[in-house]
Amino acid sequence: MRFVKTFLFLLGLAQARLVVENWDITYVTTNRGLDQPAKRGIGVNNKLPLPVVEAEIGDTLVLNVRNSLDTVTSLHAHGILQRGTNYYDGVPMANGCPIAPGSNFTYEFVLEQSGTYWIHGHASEQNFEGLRTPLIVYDRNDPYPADKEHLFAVEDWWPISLQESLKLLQMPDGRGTPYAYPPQTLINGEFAKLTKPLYFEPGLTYRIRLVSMMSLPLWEFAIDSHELYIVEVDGVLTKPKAVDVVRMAPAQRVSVLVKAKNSIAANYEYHITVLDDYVVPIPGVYPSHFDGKVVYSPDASTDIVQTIPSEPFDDLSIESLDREPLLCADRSLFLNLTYGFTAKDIPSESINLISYRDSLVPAIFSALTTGERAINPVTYGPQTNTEVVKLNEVIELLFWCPTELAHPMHLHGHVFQVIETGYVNDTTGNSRRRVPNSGFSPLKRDSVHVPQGQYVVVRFRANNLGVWNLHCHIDWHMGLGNNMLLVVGPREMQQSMRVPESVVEQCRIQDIMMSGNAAGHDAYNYSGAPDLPYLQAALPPALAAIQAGNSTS
Ligand SMILES: *[C@@H]1O[C@H](CO)[C@@H](O)[C@H](O)[C@H]1NC(C)=O
Ligand SMILES: *[C@@H]1O[C@H](CO)[C@@H](O)[C@H](O)[C@H]1NC(C)=O
Ligand SMILES: *[C@@H]1O[C@H](CO)[C@@H](O)[C@H](O)[C@H]1NC(C)=O
Ligand SMILES: *[C@@H]1O[C@H](CO)[C@@H](O)[C@H](O)[C@H]1NC(C)=O
Ligand SMILES: [Cu+2]
Repeated sequence: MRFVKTFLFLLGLAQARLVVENWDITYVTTNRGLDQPAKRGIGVNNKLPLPVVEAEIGDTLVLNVRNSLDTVTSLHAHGILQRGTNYYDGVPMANGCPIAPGSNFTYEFVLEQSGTYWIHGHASEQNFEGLRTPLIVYDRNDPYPADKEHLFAVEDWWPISLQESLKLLQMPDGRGTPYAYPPQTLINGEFAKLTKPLYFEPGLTYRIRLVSMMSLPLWEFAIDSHELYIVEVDGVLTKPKAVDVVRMAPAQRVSVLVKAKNSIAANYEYHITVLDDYVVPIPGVYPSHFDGKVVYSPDASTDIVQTIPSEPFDDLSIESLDREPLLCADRSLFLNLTYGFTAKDIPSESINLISYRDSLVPAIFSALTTGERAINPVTYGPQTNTEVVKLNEVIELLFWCPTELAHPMHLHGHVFQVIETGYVNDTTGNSRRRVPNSGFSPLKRDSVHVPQGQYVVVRFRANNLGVWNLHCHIDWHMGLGNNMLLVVGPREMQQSMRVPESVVEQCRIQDIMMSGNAAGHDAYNYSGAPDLPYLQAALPPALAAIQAGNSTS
């Protein structure tokens, strides 16, 4: 079957190729060359870091996966729209079933977008354990040609596992902290302290791709005495925007063009700074600076600049290159990104105080098998916080962050316009900023940072059929329930979407139900569905006492 498809495809598009990756997903015990104890991570073909995946626009990526773990796995190509291939988006129990231990699975999709993406584990936040790598899609007709390229993929590496850190975060008295086991930073898979030189040739234009594969902190990139021109944000081309520094939140990607100087008289420094913007400061960890050399000539001396610039990324001042104006919203969803407490006083994360739990039936199968009931969000389980969206409806999302925890929010299957920001305590006042109503083409991206105490408004046209995950990209927050689903056009999905046999097979070997509502029933019956984990916003008495300084222990 696959051979026939490939053959026809090759006939149709002479230049398109198959890019085949054979990935055996394995445990790898390593300290990754850092000053910390080794832990069991998750890599590919017994190695960490993973290989960088490179392709050209129009290529078909074939990812042959073998799961050699003793638990399920899955891969998500972050930012790839998966138009028509929703079942390869890789979110277990949303787009299909995870890949069973000991089994094989092939993801296969056409890369219709150029730009900077990444592939990462999406089962049990295996991203945190190292299962992540950049995906670069080149375009030989790129409107921003560069002479050469450099890549900075930055990630954090913790000496404890995600599950161990979640246990600490969920201690009922609120005193557990994974910060007792602080992470270190890797740049392109190596200890960030080893910053490699960037070699610049006079007069050339360089494209520098920044990929944040961080699990938690923000970071910044700057080059002394060189202007950076932002030309791509999360795979979307922008009008060139000159900046001194680029701030990156987890899951975001940015490309900048840098014009090399015409002289080799001096060398310079570049800087990668990991911020303590909203994480607990730890000396040597948050904040931390990594300086590398920009070398024009081995004989030249380095021109050191004393102050390293720092500033927030201003989404509202950047325009998309495609000239699409501000969309008019058909519907607005209020998403309160807030933590709360379970009935057992356990701290947890949520959207609108609902802490996400998987359903018993993958949402894609609920959409395909429940007929007219597929347009009712409760079909997907109240605990998944699902919204059902009409095909081509323009949806506004109001990300509301009233707490001291910031959230980089990522939507699958779409890019959204970023149109308004402000403080939650000042929605009509001076802090409110909005893009112009006309003559402006708002920045589009797939991952937006929502800082603590602030709100961000985004809009997008829901033009991609399927079940799409919307979640915070801090692995801890997602793991604790800051997560929901959007189901776009379920009735149209029923007419046009055929799930491949390989996806069905994974569910079958794991005895996962493939029809009915969230609990597998063919009626409005939720018997057997996961409990509704509504959280309470108020601090439980024990924690309130500690915070008030009244603790007796
Ligand atoms: C899975 O793929 C590996 C190659 O990575 C192959 O050796 C093995 O036979 C395959 N297993 C099955 C069950 O197809
Ligand atoms: C809103 O909160 C911010 C801190 O999050 C504070 O700096 C600011 O003064 C507050 N504004 C008003 C109007 O209360
Ligand atoms: C709901 O489903 C359960 C399990 O199949 C069944 O026992 C129960 O009778 C059903 N409830 C109703 C009201 O049909
Ligand atoms: C958002 O959730 C918080 C609980 O953390 C609650 O206090 C607040 O009232 C909610 N905001 C709105 C506007 O509903
Ligand atoms: Cu978060």
